[in-house]
Amino acid sequence: MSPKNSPPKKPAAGKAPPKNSESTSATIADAGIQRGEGGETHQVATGKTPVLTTRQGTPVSDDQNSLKLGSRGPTLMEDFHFREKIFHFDHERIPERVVHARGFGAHGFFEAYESLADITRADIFQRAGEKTPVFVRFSTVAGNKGSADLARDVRGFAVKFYTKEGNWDLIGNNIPVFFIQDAIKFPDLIHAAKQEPDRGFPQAQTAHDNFWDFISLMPESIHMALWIMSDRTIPRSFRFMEGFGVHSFRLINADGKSTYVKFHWKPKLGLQSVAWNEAVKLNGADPDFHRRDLWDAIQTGNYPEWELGLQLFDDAFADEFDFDILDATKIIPEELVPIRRVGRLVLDRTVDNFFNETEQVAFQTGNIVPGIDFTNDPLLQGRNFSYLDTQLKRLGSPNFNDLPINAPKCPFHTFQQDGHMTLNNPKGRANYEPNSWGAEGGPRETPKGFETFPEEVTGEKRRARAELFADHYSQARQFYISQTEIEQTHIKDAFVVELSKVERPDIRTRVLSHLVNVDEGLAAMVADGLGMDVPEAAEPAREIITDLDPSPALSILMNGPKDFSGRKIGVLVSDGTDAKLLAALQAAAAKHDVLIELVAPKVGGFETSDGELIPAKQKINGGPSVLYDAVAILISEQGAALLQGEATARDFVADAFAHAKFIAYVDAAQPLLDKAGVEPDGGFLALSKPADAERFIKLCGKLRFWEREASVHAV
Ligand code: HDE
Repeated sequence: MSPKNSPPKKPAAGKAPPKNSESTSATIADAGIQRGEGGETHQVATGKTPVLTTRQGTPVSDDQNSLKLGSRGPTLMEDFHFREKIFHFDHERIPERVVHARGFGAHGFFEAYESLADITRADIFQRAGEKTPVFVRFSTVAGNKGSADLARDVRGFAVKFYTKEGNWDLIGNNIPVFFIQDAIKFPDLIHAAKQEPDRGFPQAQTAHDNFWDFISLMPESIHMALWIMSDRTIPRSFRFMEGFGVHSFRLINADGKSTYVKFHWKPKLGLQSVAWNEAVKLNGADPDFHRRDLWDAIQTGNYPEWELGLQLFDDAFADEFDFDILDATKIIPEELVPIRRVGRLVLDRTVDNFFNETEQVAFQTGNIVPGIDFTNDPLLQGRNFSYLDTQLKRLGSPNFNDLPINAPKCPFHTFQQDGHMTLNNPKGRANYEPNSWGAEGGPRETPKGFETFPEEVTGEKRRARAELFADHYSQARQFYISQTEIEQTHIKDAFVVELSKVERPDIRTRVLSHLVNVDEGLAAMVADGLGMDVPEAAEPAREIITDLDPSPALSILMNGPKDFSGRKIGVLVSDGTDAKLLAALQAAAAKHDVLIELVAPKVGGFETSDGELIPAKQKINGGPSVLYDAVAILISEQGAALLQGEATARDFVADAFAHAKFIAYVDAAQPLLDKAGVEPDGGFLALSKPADAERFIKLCGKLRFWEREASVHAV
């Protein structure tokens, strides 16, 4: 028998048994470690690091080796540390959200600009300058938790306000309308949008038969279909998108007077989206592009900010408006009811732990505070049931509100008790009311508590839909004619791309028949892009209003930023890069709050013309230009000679060109531009002297040189 296979020996009587694993000291580059008998790494607690323990607090001597019978024998059941560790790991996953599974959250505050006491008694709106802590979670809708950030999809914009009178959750999207009018259709919509059930794909895509089949048979979704085919669904990042409460809500003042309200979030940095082909490539280059952007912005002190806007209106307006204010597939144009900006939301703290906060946060439309109330929007009414219900499934206990991220920051007292994972059972004997335990009797009601607005409602109990809900096309048309030409082209292109993935021609035809009702020109262009004929218009359920005024507020390009601040330039550099030009570009960027990232042949660094060795942020094949809002090609002749032979460097330039980005370049870069097949146009700026850097940053303020687009798309 070889010694390897010999049975474990008993220690001789009276001799100390061998220790778990004898270790020796070793180094791995700068790291000093202990090495066990089998070569495994042990890190032993010093005064600076705490001692590793089990969950029971028992100190652990060896976290590298399970307890075995000899070094090559079976693992023993007795190993309580191993079993506890693996048991906990096995149960780490909780069900992901059925929708909005992929999300990213951050902390911040809401600051009221003025008192709104005349309109609402909600505590957070009573005092100018009052700051209320918030937690915000952004998300996509259709993709699973691990899907990519740049999926063409609606973005969730959920805000939890920890007010002094309880938590208020405003759970909105970055699009002001929704697909459906009644919550009872939500499971059908989401089933149709997510992976097809037999094959389990496509992931995070609506470009498939089931989704468009559903849409084509639900004309109420056509308005939203126009929005999702616009660039709103491929935002540059969370920081550059709007948010909407979608439904009409009520604000109630101290006298019980109700005012209708629609909530809006307006990003301080202006609106911005990416190009479709850029989104496709970004998903590969950095599937976490949006999360990283938010994380980096907060970590570097560039706190994202939005203003809260209110559209306030009364019953008289609701009665005369062309559409039903309870219909979540309709907007109220800002031009008709202007937005009053009443405060700002600032995100200034990243989470300490993603799971604790972003994953376990439980939003509920039913989390409402005195001074704010629901309307009868049938979508909102249905949501009020769903959100509470879904949290129990996801978080596994009715005590999910005890998690720090969900608990109110104001005092709260209930008679609720027990259940899985109870943390907050009330002290004392009284766990019911009314009771006669006096001061020891626990909490009591207050006349100042939440009161539902006493709206008078009469009618038959029926499964029915209100008459005005039947207008399916008028606002879809208004949305389309409110877009710039570039944006209209993008909408057309998006329809063509999505419907080209739909295999059944009859589904495509049905969608086209709706588009005829939206805009005949659009229908003709989409049909042409698909290589199909324009069908007869779908029969509208209600006469289409064709003379609604365009609403410029609906365009992204008309609501862009005033400058380039908060954006990022990718600078391609190489050994020999002109040090003065680079320094000038960095200084100009810093002056305008623009970030610079250096992309080089090697991440370790490059030597400038001054002989300085500067480290790069990205190696060229890991740092494509889709990661940046604009690019500068600052390579030397020597760099150009090297990089013209590198496909990823050629792509860097060619993609920036195709995505209509502004490009700064030095003379020496010409061979690379030639190899990339690009010819300088009005979106290029030649950098020859340091002063040019400032001009480039100013030029970038326009975000994209859209005039170029037509020249890079032939189909
Ligand atoms: Fe949601 N939605 N939703 N939704 N929704 C959820 O709740 C639901 C709707 C929105 O970051 C779920 O906690 C129904 C409109 C956001 O955690 C679930 C209906 C709007 C988030 C649910 C809607 C939204 C959710 C899944 C039709 C914009 C993510 C996980 C009546 C105004 C919140 C969860 C977060 C999440 C149900 C329609 C926004 C299943 C039944 C309209 C931003 O409860």
